[in-house]
Amino acid sequence: MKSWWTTLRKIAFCGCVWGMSGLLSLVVCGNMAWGAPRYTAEVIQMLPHDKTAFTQGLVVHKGKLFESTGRYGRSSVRQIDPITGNKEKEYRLSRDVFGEGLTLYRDRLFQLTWRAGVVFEYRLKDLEPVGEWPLPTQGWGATVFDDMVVVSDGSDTLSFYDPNTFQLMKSIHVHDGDVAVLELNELESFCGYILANVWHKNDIAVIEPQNGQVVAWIDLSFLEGLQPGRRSAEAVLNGIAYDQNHGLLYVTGKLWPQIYVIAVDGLDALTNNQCRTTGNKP
Ligand SMILES: [Ca+2]
Repeated sequence: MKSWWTTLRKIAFCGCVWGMSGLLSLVVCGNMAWGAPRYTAEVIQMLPHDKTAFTQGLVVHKGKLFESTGRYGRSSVRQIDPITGNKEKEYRLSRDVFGEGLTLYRDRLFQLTWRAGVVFEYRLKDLEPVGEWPLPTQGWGATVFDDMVVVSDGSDTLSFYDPNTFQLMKSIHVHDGDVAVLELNELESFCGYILANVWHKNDIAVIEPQNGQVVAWIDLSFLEGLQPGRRSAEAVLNGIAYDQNHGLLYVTGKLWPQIYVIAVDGLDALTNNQCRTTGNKP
């Protein structure tokens, strides 16, 4: 519904401007396509990844990766050594639940579920389940921003929840110019911005959380050429984790055999180098 409304608004606005000036109309309408700047990236390290892991969420904390995997009967939350790729701890979900986004708030991990209407809470140190919260939407991706758990649900909406009560605090709609960005998936906070995978796309949106504006795209289409062998059509980019202490940005995908540490110069410049993806000097 929202995308139709956006399209109608776009047509109406362009028509109005056309009436004033045909040339101006072309300029204005052209800018209404996805027009945010596109950043390129380079791989600075390749790490092993369980190629059977249907990655739905990725978090880094104190040198360990935490991952949520999906699919019925194969969903889990796990702690991983990033260098070896070995699972150090794992909690498996019941067969009727499809795991989704994962995020860390203080010493608690929150894991979304796709359609079960529940968020699972775990103790960070041993991945023991310690609570459940109702979720009124589908669960896709999660991160923490400004002391709130941010949830994507497959639309252009990001919903912000209080991590102590799971009450909805606010929501925003994500857009590039006047165009809604739908199917937002796995999320990550980055120095005042929210990074979001878009389902079945090789681009990561860089979102201004105050107004939902996409300020840039990180083009990771080159990673597809680095994936050896045949893959499932669902083996798409979906996994972002940022270690601010070490300046490392991790990305991976569903069923991908690798996790990539990538550097994005444009992203560093966007934050005036307050947050870097090329390593922070101690
Ligand atoms: Ca993440």
